[in-house]
Amino acid sequence: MSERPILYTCAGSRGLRCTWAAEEVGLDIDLRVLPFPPRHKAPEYLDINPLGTVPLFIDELGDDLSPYQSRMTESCAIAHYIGSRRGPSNVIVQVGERDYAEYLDFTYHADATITFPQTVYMRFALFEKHKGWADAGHAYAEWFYKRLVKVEERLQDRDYLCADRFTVADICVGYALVLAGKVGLDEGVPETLKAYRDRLTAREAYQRAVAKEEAGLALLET
Ligand SMILES: N[C@@H](CCC(=O)N[C@@H](CS)C(=O)NCC(=O)O)C(=O)O
Repeated sequence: MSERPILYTCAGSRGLRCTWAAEEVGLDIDLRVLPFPPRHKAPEYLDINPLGTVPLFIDELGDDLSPYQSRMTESCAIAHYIGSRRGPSNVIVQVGERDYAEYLDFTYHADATITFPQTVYMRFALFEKHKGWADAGHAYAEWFYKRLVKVEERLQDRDYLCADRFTVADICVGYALVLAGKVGLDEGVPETLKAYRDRLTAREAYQRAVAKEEAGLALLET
């Protein structure tokens, strides 16, 4: 039974939520960085994850008599799992704590509602713009901006989304804001959310996570 969970990811992808969560709680993971997109550049990955998406998190559990493997492919669920992998942790809001409902809500909101229009924008306006779909991509960019309203309202009188402290909900939503900066979607991001992003990305755990992913990418390129 392996003590170290395995994380397959691509540098800077949604898997950064998971690499970051691992750094926040000091969980040692076996980070396996793939070229992007893996379905074309590392097709053997499809044997491990037929979806072809990253992240994929594999954890060997149980004991010698009844070992089993858990496999997860949703970045926000993995970030939560990592945050609680070794027991109660400050980056998780526990059942019964104030803001537990909001913690769950923002953690799911991050990918299902915020990152979703970002990825449609990236596909149509950046990756496949030569196909004549750039306008559709830019329409999704507008949709993305409108969907920031809930986070913006929440942070009007708070530094972090839930429970008066930094949690996995901030990792999940924060990644969407980091992605916005990288793919040319900052124009419609309110200044307050840019300041929130600066607070998050100043964290040492975030910087270690980015450095580890980039080191993995550099190894691929040599
Ligand atoms: N909802 C999933 C989405 C996973 C996903 O679509 N990941 C992208 C990278 S950010 C990917 O693997 N794209 C390549 C592909 O689908 O071939 C999550 O949050 O992890």
